[in-house]
Amino acid sequence: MSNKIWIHFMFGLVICSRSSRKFCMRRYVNGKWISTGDCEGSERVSKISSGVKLETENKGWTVFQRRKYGNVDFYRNGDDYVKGFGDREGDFWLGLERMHQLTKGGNMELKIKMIKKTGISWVAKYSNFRIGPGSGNYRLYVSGYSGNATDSLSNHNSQQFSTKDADHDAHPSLNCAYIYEGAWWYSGCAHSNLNGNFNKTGTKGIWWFGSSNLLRFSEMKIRKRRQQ
Ligand SMILES: [Ca+2]
Repeated sequence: MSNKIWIHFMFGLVICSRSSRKFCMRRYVNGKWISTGDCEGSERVSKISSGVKLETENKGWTVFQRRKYGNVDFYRNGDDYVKGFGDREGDFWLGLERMHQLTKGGNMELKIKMIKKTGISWVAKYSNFRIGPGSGNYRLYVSGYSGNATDSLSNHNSQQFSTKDADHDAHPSLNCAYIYEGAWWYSGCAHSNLNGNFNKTGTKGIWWFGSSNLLRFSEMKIRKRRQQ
């Protein structure tokens, strides 16, 4: 970026960015980034936290789901999933209505980063991602998979979002959200369950491509699709 000045000091690295509207400074000290001002792609930050590293990794992306610490309950009712909940620097769900507003114009891509409990890292990308309106229970529209994780979301394409109190899944007799202790675009029922129970194993846990692939981390994020 032409408006950035890189200055090296013995104690770390300072980046200054100045425009007519913004000022941002980031220092790298003792293995952590310290941000001050209005840094691009982030909220105003003037503190040291583990969230700062995530913030720099996610520049240009809007994260809408993260499971990392396991300190936020994800087994919630539909109202919470519509409005969102949790800690934006930790575990959270952005909210279905916000996700609909962000994606309704189209041309959005999705990236899912996962770390299995065995330590293996997986990435699943989708070149098309959109969430339908609340009047249709926030249907998922997804296609264009690439990555090393195996496609476990396309099976949920065109499904409505279900929670334990709002069964909109395709299974005629089961409430999949109850059975899988999560909230998802369940079909009848699931090939992935990223909003499952952080502390459980089996089908009620957090998993991708089958419940034997339990995860200790997941992050779902979107951005405007880059032109080819
Ligand atoms: Ca059902």
